[in-house]
Amino acid sequence: MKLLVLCALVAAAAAWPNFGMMADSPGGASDAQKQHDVNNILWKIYGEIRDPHLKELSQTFDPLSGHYDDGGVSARRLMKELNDERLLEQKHWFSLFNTRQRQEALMLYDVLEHSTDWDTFAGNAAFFRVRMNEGEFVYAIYAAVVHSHLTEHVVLPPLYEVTPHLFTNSGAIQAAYKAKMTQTAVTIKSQFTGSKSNPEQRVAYFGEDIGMNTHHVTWHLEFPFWWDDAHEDHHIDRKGESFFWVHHQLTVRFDAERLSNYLDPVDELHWDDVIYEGFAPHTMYKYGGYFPSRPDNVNFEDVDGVARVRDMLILESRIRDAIAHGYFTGRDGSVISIRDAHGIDILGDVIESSTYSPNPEYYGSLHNTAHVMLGRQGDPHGKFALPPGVLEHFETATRDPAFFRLHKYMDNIFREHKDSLTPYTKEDLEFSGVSVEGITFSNRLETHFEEFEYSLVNAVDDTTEVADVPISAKVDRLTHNDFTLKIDITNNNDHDVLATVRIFAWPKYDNNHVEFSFNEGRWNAIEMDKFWVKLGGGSNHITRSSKLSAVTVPDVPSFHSLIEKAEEALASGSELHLEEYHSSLGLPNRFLLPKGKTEGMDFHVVVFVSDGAKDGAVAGLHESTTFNHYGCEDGKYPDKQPHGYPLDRRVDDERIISGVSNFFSTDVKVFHIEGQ
Ligand SMILES: [Cu+2]
Repeated sequence: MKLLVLCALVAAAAAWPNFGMMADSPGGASDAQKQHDVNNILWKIYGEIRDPHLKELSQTFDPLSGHYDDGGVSARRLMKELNDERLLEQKHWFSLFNTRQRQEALMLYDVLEHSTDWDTFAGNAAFFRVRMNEGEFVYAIYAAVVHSHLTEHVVLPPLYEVTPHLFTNSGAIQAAYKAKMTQTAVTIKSQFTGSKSNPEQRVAYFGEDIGMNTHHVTWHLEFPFWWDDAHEDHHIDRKGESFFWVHHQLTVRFDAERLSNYLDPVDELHWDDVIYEGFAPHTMYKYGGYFPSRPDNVNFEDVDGVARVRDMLILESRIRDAIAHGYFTGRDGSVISIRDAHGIDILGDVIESSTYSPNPEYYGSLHNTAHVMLGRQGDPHGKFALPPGVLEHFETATRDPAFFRLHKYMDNIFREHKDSLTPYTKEDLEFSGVSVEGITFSNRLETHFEEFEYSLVNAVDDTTEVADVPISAKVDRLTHNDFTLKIDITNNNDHDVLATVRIFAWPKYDNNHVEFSFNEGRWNAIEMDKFWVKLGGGSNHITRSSKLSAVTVPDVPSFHSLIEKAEEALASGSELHLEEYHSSLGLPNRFLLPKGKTEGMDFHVVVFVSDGAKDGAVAGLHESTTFNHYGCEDGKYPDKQPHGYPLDRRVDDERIISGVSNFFSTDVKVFHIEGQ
């Protein structure tokens, strides 16, 4: 698992004695060399390898002669599949939800993950790039770079510049082909999908945001449902709970965006109800034609070879029974209690389902099957031989507003569980001697749309003989002005204390300007930040920049700049400094604030300061300004409290929580500036 700065400093220092030193990057190659090779193996993925060294490796490397920590088992297995001509052809779509295609991609992932030196890793990458399906190949490379120890300091190029088809609309892609054919440089202004007669288009900027989609893909790469401890070197801590939380946050953020666009929050989708909203993706595969559409007001149909609608209802009722009972039943009939703080983790494993699910034969895999069911509603019986729907790729899933309805449905199941737990008591919540006196924002909070340009050169076909012409897409994307939050905290203890600062915000009013109750608001709370500090005796004035938010990451550098940086470092023998981007796990920082309104959108902001000595699962958290919101070295999550604490449980009496001195709340307006 990749790390952010803090975990890297704390843990990697022990693991790699010469951490950061170029010559000692594990596997016999420098970070710059690895970055260079990863860049070049992903460059123009649908054409020939351009880098002469990698090209040669693709012809000369023998996977069976590499160095592995599994005795070469994975390499022999994949080579047998290749030689038996069982692997998916090139120039064909790939979907991770297709079982056979996923297995093939993971066979390559295994080969790379078990490679013990860089020559073996890069050799395999080059060899299989020219022999395997491009989609499977890209997935395997991304997963391997995320998880392999050899590539801890490699920054993956932005996926929207590697496989642009999955991130932009077909109009832009066709314009890109035309530009290539006519050798004319072009910048294509890309519009959001839909029309003015579709109110959903008002929030298309959220579901179609390339950074948000990258966040979604990255989360699923870091916390894969296929991750099997039996074959990997570590267990991923609280994976099921993280699955709940990352999707819960997408759900509540989408609802906040809807409110600022005068739309109601989404209703859940249900198997025995009509799917009211259709969707026309206007998006195409590189190979496989257009993504299928779905008209308005269709009933869910059984999908041949996937599931029947009634199977989904049965799975749902088994899971909801377990929530009502407070326990799941394991494969061997054992009772697995979930009525405690960590029950959510098991519930998440079950719903997704991941290999951590205690009984997938019985509880099924609600989430993954639901994605395929919904994705196929345009051609449920395969009559028209359409390729998979947008819901069947993490890159494209959120383009369809039904994604959020589907996730609202699952979120409500999670809520049913969370609501079955006893509310926190005053004693649970108190932090003796510590009180939050006030919070202030350094400036007015403002959002606006900015133009962003990214390259489409990797979308089009070309040959080595014809030079590239610059082809790029320009999109509008939401962003905000930076701000600093000042928090005044008094520590009346006669000693320093470690504190965890948790900041949330929720829309104050619904679409009819009715104020949300505390209990409703807290379930819709957007997590804004979480960090650890040491509080001295007396008054403490903490400042926290919006740029440091633990739930966000900076924009990944463009593919082109990654190529330039690696080449410069190689040519000059200097170190490559890309630390800021080592983990791209988090929402784009641009998305920290939900869109405001011209006249100001009211948010309720809450700050909760809890005992850091009790909460911290990793030492030294307060010594850094950043920590990885989703995980840490060997997958350990740094916070012992559940995600969303203390707003994760129902609040029957608001006075309990607002009565503790370490809790503080205020209102703030977010303004949207038009036409900037
Ligand atoms: Cu997801």
